[in-house]
Amino acid sequence: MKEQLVMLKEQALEKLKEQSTLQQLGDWKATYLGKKGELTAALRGMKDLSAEERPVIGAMVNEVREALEQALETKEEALRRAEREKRLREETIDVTLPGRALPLGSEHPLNRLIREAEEIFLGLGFQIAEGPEVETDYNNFGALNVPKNHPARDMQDTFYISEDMLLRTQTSPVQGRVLRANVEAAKQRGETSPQPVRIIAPGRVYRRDDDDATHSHVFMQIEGLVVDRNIRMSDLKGILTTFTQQIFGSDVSIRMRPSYFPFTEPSTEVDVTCYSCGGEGCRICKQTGWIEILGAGMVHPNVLEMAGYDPEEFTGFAFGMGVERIAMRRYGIEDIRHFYTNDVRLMSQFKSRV
Ligand code: 2U9
Repeated sequence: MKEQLVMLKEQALEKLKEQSTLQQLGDWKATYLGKKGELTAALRGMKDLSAEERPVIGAMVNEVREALEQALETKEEALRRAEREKRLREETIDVTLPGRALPLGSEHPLNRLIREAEEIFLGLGFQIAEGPEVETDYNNFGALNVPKNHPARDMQDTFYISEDMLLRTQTSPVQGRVLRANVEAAKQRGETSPQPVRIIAPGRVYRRDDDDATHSHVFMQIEGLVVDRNIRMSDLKGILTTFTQQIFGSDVSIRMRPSYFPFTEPSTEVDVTCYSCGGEGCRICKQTGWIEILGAGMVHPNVLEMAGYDPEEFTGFAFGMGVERIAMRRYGIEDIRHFYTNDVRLMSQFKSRV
């Protein structure tokens, strides 16, 4: 029996060396240590032993069992470690490999120009105001001193939804709303004067035009409004000079020509030095050296009065620009319709700066 046990132990340990997976270790354990295993069989044979032999053999069986269990544990640990190391080796990431480029969209050139303008005006202390595209006739025209018989009010030029609802033809109603809200807020607080304003209103506007290379029935505007005490035309010129130099470059200058708008008096059209020829005269500026980019003026006292600002206490300036016209010149886009047909061959040229 003793020899048998010694052999069993040696054979088991020999076999253990050959096992190379955890699965095989399980089988080995069943063969030698399991309920139907060889050691259990040896234990069963003990009943045939004499009373003297039994404790000796019993102790030996236990010793063999412990030795086998110990060997199994050591082997199991070694196998686990080896498997883990193999997995880690296989899963190693080569961090020096170049990344796979994800297809990225690009910012629409109109949005990009608006965002840049917003950043400039925010830096100058302006706030950004927004409002509805469907407006009342009063907000779009009446409150802006546009008389009932003005050609702009014609059905030919404006999309009317009903007698007194329309698609806004400019973003000015947004500024009108801000002025009236300020007057209302001052009243609520029991203050005698409303707060000054310094806002820009970027957004979509509509005109009843036949679309062609330079006309679109829907386009973007950025308008600005400053109302405070002692606001003068020189403040307007300063703000517009700073803005145009930040958008077009620090070497451009502006000039103001007299013009007429119902909502401003005096009114002016503003030109910048041609950014194509630098003022020399070329095809783009039609040999004048100047390019018209916006309209502006001192807010008409009637407009202030209608909104509830006392024109004796407050003065202000306003300006407006068409975003497409500036974007077309800046990016050399020759047909305004490109902005709205969203041809990826055009749009993908405006990859955002990430
Ligand atoms: C209020 C008072 C006055 C907004 C202004 C212009 C001059 C202007 C045009 C530029 C090209 C429209 O897109 S365009 O066709 N706009 O010339 N807009 S002053 O004046 C305001 C606005 C709000 C309360």
